[in-house]
Amino acid sequence: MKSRMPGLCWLLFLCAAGAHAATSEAALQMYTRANHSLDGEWKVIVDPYENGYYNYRYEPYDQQPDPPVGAFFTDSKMKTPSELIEYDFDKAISLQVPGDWNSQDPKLYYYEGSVWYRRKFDAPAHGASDRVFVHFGAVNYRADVYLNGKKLGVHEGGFTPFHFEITGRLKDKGNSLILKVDNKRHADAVPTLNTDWWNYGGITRSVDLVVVPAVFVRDYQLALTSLEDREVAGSVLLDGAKGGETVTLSLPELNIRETRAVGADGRAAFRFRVPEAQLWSPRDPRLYRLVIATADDTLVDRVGLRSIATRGKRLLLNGEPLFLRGISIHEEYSAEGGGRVRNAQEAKQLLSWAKELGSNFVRLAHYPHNEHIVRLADEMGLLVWSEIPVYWTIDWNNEGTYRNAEDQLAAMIGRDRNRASIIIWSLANETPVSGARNRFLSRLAAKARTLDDSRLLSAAMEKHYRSDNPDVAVVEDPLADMVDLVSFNQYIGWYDGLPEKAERVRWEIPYDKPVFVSEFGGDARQGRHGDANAIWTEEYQEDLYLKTLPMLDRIDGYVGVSPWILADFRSPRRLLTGIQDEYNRKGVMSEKGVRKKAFFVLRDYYRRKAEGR
Ligand code: GCB
Repeated sequence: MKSRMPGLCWLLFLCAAGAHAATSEAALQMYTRANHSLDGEWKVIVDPYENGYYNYRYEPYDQQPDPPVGAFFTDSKMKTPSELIEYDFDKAISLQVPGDWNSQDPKLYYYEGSVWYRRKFDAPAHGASDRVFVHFGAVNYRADVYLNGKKLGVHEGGFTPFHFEITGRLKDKGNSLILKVDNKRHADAVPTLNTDWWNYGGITRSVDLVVVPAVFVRDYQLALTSLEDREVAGSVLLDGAKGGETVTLSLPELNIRETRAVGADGRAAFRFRVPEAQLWSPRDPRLYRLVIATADDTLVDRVGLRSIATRGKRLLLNGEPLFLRGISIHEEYSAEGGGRVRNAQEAKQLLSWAKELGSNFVRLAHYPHNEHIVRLADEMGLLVWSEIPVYWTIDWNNEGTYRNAEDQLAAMIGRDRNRASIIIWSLANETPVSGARNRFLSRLAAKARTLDDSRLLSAAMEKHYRSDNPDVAVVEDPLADMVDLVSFNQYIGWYDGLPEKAERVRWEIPYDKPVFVSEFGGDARQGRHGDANAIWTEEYQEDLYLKTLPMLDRIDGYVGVSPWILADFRSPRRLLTGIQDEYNRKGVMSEKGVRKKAFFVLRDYYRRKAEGR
């Protein structure tokens, strides 16, 4: 299968056309900046045959030196009464950005394919030497981006941010920003064809213009590097710098003010001590104001300082043993008709439900969630597991697939590595052991460690049973050697026997590392009641929780759990009419937020854990 990543010719073409592949590695710290939002109504044309992109010989219009008016990205209008133009954005329907298209229009409920989005805007106020970027929080899955008829570039990967510099490309009035958004699934993509969640298409996160001075603070990184010495280290990256420019980093509440000159690469390194700092923790999520200033630019953020480490089978937060009272969450909020989370309020609702359960930890499955969620986790004192969608059966031998996964990993880390809440980067979920998979994931693990060595690495692995004893479950996987936390999903009582089985299974996990149970659960249709042995009832799910939790407590090195899952979520694999109705029903709440019986079992368990029982 041909790689979905841009090949050499494609890149050459883009360069020749003055376009670039989207930059995602060096994050633009968007959340910290005053920006010009392009959220709201966008005109859209649903184009299943990609008629606006290919001519009738199936040749892409954007590879022609002079694309015809029929190419949708030219955003053309009739100039003479007889001119044939078979589209008109001004007359087209609208969709809201951010938002998935499937939840916004009943005709698009099942749609997977291409949709053209157009937004007209006037140039934001900017000085002659200022620079302008257009930033996308996430577009699922592939975005071909055009400004005023010219291609800016392409981005693949549905859950990570990307941006283009558009300095000098704006008109004062009436700019036309057009995206062809395509969420068709591909065997060699990340994720691949098969997932247990709905493939929501669209511009699912915010779009912003950001105006910055010629030399600006592009990125920074700051972390507590020594708990004993209360030492903080990090770096600042100036974009547009020649070398020698000064940058000042302050934490006013801690009386820190450090000035450095950047090198020729625009970077300055910082290292200082914060003896009075209160460390960030779920109990006390203390954040400090951070100001990074240059001659022309100021970036303001809020950061927490904390350490996370393992020692043998123990997990330590700020040097203290930690138990993760977790819950898995999909980035979906259906209570008010939505699909993908659209704003900070919806993100907050999900995290508030997790708090109500007594959680101190959320597993954000199975892809990087929106930035509101991780920012709120910092504020609300929830620890976070963040992962990339290397899920099930990725095309392990395909170099393009690897590059794609690595790009998503880098973009996730680039956006979020200053969030104290995030303690774990996860590389993969339930991937089948093979040589090719092990090589793929070991490259990814090495990359993650070069990008951020201040956090733990993990991956959701699987278990098997000992061939000589079916009551002994074993977690053994070459991936366990590459990560810091041995995590695995298990479904005793659902896909694997009845809940009673949990009472007799013993666990062998031969690693001197902490053990985390990243999933367990079973389906219940909220409001369906019956005996504990009747599948799909709340009582069955409750019983499964009641039997599973004591089993987990018997695992040597057990440091936490994130049951599957907070709320029911849409999945094309769940087709049982009257019960599933295209939802995975393993939520401890319905998709509307109604608590099921298992919710209270888990809440009681977490109360006991919080009290150290
Ligand atoms: C799993 C997957 C998760 C599924 C879940 C299920 O192991 O990691 O994505 O949704 O099982 O419900 O089957």
